[in-house]
Amino acid sequence: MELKNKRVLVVGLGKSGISAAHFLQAQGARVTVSDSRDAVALKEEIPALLDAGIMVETGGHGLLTFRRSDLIVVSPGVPMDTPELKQVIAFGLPVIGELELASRFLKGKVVAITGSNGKTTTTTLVGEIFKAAGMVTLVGGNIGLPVIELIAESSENAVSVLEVSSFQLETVEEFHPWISVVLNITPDHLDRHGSFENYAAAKARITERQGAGDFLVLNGEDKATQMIAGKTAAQVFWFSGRRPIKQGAFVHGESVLFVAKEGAKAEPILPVSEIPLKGAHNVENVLAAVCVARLAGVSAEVIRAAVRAFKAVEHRLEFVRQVKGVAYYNDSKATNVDATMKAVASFEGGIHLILGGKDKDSDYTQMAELLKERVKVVYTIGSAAEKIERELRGVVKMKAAGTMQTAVQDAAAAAVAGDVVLLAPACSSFDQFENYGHRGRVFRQLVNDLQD
Ligand code: UMA
Repeated sequence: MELKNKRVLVVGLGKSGISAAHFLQAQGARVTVSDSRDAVALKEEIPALLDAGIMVETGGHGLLTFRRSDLIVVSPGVPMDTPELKQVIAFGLPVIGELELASRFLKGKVVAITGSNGKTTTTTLVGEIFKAAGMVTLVGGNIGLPVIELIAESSENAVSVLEVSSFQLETVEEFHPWISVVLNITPDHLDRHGSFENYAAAKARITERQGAGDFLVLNGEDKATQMIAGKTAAQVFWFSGRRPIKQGAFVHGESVLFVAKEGAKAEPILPVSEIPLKGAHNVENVLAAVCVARLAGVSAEVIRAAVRAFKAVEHRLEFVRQVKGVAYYNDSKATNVDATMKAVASFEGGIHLILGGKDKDSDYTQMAELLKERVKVVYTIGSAAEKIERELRGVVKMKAAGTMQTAVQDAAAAAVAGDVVLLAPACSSFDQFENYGHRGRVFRQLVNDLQD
């Protein structure tokens, strides 16, 4: 891809936009960045960009800025129906995302992992297994490190393990993973994609460029991912936590097994009891990682040792502390209804659940049965609180806490020894926090401040 002297516009000045802008500038492009936030909000970011000779447009997107570009690179958080983007697409200007730009320059093989939930845990675990096997491994993507940041370190013998989101996959063209994984597809980001079908279609694009020499790993228990098997040219492998399958990884009795080829003998990888993560959903994440690792040629011994040594990723059902016999768990990454249900299902009962944040057109009534069974009290926070209260009224005891601080205090006051206080909010965080990481850290701090 020739970028020299090209006029390139980068839309969005978050992590992806900043990485893209500096990379493009270094490639000799004439770069402008445009962000809807005003200059005051971006005062930390702007000086370094100007110093590098990058032009900056703040406080909204100017149609002329878009029209004057040869190429537009969009950040994942910028919707494709933004009016200025729609116009330039109609004019035929090339518009790609940060993932697509990066993948045109990234050397070596790519393992790409998507799904509504479990992406970060699986990506991190695959990275750990590969490193344990002595492979040259890079880890990045939606996990928090733009893929562009991996380019400089990449080499022909490296493998990049990438967490990829539906937002990033919406704008791929030549992105071509060697192994791709779709962990599950459950309703999320419906406010952005408009419908579940559009969301699932964006996820399916992970395999669009894959061929017969590539692999696609799918969840045998998830309907929406099963559909993708019919749309790929790659070799399909499955994983299942419930039943033996013909080709892939599964749980049978007390063991995780792998079958390399239909009809071949199942190979034991590790006992389920050695998986150090809570919840059935994490067993699925391990199965997906086992499948990827075996396809990449890693031995069962190395996989077993790496899984045993694996620690829960920050903000994913992360144990924070025990206070007066009450266990506190931070699952701030549970940003949709399905993730919250998986977190709740990981505990037998006695749960004090903190729910709320920014709504994403979610249907909270889906949780009713499970909450009724396992949750003692729901504490609502953030702008989605009223909707949650309305949809779960009569199902479970609810307390309008408003803020995280009040929620933690109220839950700590009500919980008795043996109970669990769980932050698994089913919403995004942007109404009260910078992101889910910030929300999780605030929760952790509040819990750490509780008196013993
Ligand atoms: N902006 C505009 N115009 C708009 C909308 C936004 O200019 O119409 C600007 C905002 O003012 C802001 C910037 O765009 O300055 C933000 O861009 P961004 O939202 O793409 O944020 P980044 O910091 O680049 O982070 C992105 C991913 N964010 C999203 O997809 C929303 C991060 O995933 C990812 O870690 C990072 O790139 C590196 O790859 C976060 C996420 O929430 C964790 N992902 C979703 C999820 O996991 O569910 C998909």
